[in-house]
Amino acid sequence: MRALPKEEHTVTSNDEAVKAAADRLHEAVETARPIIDDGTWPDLDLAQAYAAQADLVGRRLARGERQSGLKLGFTSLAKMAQMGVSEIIAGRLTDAMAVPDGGTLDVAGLIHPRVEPEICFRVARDVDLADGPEALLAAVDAVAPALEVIDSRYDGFSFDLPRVVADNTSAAAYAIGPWSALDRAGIGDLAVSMELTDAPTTRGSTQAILGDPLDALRRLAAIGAAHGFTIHEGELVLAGAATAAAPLPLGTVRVAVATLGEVAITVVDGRTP
Ligand code: 0L1
Ligand code: MG
Repeated sequence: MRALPKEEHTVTSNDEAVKAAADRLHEAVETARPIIDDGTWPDLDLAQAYAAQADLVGRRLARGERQSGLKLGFTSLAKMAQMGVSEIIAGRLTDAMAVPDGGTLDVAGLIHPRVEPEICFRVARDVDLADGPEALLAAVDAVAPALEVIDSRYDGFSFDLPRVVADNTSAAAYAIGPWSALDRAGIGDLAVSMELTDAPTTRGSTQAILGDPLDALRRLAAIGAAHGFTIHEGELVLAGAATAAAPLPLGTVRVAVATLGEVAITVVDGRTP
C-alpha cells in the first residue's frame, strides 16, 4: 500500500484572491470578529474556495495543530433550507477543536456559535480518497453520537457556497460520545435528540442525513478526491447535522442517538464575571 503524505495542507496560495480570503478568515477567527460584507470580499469559485480553506487550516497546522478528521455540511434538507444552499460541502477538523465528552467549551473566543446533533464515523486505516467511495466506506469501523459547534466567520451567518467553504464550513468545535462497532445496516434511522439549557429540545433522525448517513461517506470521498483532502488512520468523519442548528446557549448541551448513546458538554463564557 502506498503511503499517504501527511503534509497535505501546505498550499501555495499564489492566487491572490485565495490568499486574501484566507487572510480575512484567519483574522476573523483570531479576533472573534465577524467579516462584514463591505463589497471587498474576493470573488471565489468553488475550487478557489477549497484552496482558501486548505490555506486557512494550513495556518492552524503550521502552529502545531493536527488534522483530526473531516466533516460534511448541508447533508440534510433541514440544514440546506436553514442556510439557503443546495450543495453538500466538506471541511477539516483539527485536534484543537475537540472537546472531551463531559468537558467544557468556553465560547469567549467564538463569534455567534450554533450547535447541531450529528453522528461521527471513525476511519480505521489510511484511505486514498481517489480510490473511490467504497474504499472509504470499507475503512470505517466505528460510529458515535456527536455534536458540532459551528461559528460562521461571516456576520449573521450570511454567506454563499464559496464563502462557507473557504470558512472551513464554519467548523469551530466538536465532541464525540462512546464508539460502537459500525453496524452498517443499523444506523439508517436512529432517533436523535439535542437537549439545550433553557431552550426547546430538538428532535430528528439519522435518516435526515442524506436518507442514509453512509451516503455522507460516499459524498465525502467524491468531494475529498476532487479538492485534495486526505484522511488517515484514527481520524473522524462528522457526517452532517440531523436537524437544523440551534444557537448555542450556556449550560449543558446533550445529544442522544438511539442505540449509540449520548455525548454532552458544558458551555461557559470566560468573559462573564
Ligand atoms: O456543519 C455544517 O453543517 C456546516 C454548515 C456550514 C454552514 C453553517 O454555518 O451553517
Ligand atoms: Mg455540522
